[in-house]
Amino acid sequence: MDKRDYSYVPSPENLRMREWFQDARFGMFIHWGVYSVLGDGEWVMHNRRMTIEEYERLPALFNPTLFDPAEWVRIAKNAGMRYITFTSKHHDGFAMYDSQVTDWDFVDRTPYGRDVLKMLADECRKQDVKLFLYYSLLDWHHPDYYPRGRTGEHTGRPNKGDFNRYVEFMKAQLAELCSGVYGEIGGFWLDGWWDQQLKKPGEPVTKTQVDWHLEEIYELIHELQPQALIGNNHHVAPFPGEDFQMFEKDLPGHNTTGFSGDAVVSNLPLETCETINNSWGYNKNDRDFKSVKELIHYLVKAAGYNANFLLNVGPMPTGEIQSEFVERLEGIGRWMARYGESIYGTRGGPVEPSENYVTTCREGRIYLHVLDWRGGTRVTVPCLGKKVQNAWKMDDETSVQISRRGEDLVVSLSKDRQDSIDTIIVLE
Ligand code: FHN
Repeated sequence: MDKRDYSYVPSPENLRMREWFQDARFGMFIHWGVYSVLGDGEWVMHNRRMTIEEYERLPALFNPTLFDPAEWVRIAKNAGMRYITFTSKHHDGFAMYDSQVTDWDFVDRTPYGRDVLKMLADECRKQDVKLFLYYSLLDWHHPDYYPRGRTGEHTGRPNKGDFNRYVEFMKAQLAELCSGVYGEIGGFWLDGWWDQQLKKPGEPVTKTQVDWHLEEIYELIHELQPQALIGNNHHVAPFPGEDFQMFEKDLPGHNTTGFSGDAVVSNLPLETCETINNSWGYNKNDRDFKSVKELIHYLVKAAGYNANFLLNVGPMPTGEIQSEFVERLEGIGRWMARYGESIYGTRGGPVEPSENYVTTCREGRIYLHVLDWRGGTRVTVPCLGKKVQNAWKMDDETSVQISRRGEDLVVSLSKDRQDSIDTIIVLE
């Protein structure tokens, strides 16, 4: 069912949050759930064809005695992140908070027994970091998630179910998350819509085999938490009622990950998310860590595309964030402390980012980020020739030589003045 045609007017609180969100530019994604116990990513139930019965043994082993929400928020803040997006429920259906509408939740099933989401929410409030919540529409555990989608076929859910009852269940959980127990929610990051996508030749990419009742879900969230931004990771163009558009492991408009659809870049606030290694949930064997430089380049490029960067950590079952992540986040934090002015509060610059440079802008200033001088001492930026009078290096404020070639701007800088990560030149 195509749901693009009902009207939606965002509230003033919502519009203010959109501005805040775009100014914030950098957030921490946290994938933490009962799957962490197996250390094999958040899709382990599907990948290992685990039945519900087998999977239900995991919560008894999930006792994160080293969970320290103050430390998590401190790590995020020190990295320069201004919000945290936490998995309140992933595809395994396990609620990472004290849900009253099911006992398939952290408080009822784990020996730890405390509401970790509440603990995190309180700490976010204390340290002035906004909390966003990931919520999976797709559910591998709930009996009423029927007809089944394209994933989780081996979990042993019954061959019948009442999808509308499942929608009511989701709405009840979302109402709990919006009830105020977890404070003001910055936004909701919905996922799993694609599980029911028909993807049949000739059918619109927006067609699903179930009615997700998205408009009711969106109205419920907006009524209870008017400022909360709704994003839905459906990989197609935004539906009415959505407040931001996300791109998974992709810069806006790139579509390199092959998620089919019509994910055109909308004029909503944008966000792109990425992992530090190749896993969202804790994966003990994944040692393929990106470098600090690669992660900073991704952040800068996202900003150049006018998008936020949501960088993921998958904490361990102990409650700790592994040192490889912490070290990289510290590295990014040191860079942000120095150069954050060229990221926070900026919007994508006047020139489309390229592999070797990116522009961001704020209040009449353009920040030219040269990420790669390609062994030379010059960068040519199209169309800025006539507009720029002055140029200086952001770190030491020394002036930079500029010239014009036709409409284009040529920036020259000797090799000894170039930065190995990102040479930021302020253009006025
Ligand atoms: O299936 C999920 C996946 O586990 C993870 O949560 C990512 C995050 O962007 N989103 C889904 C895939 O689209």
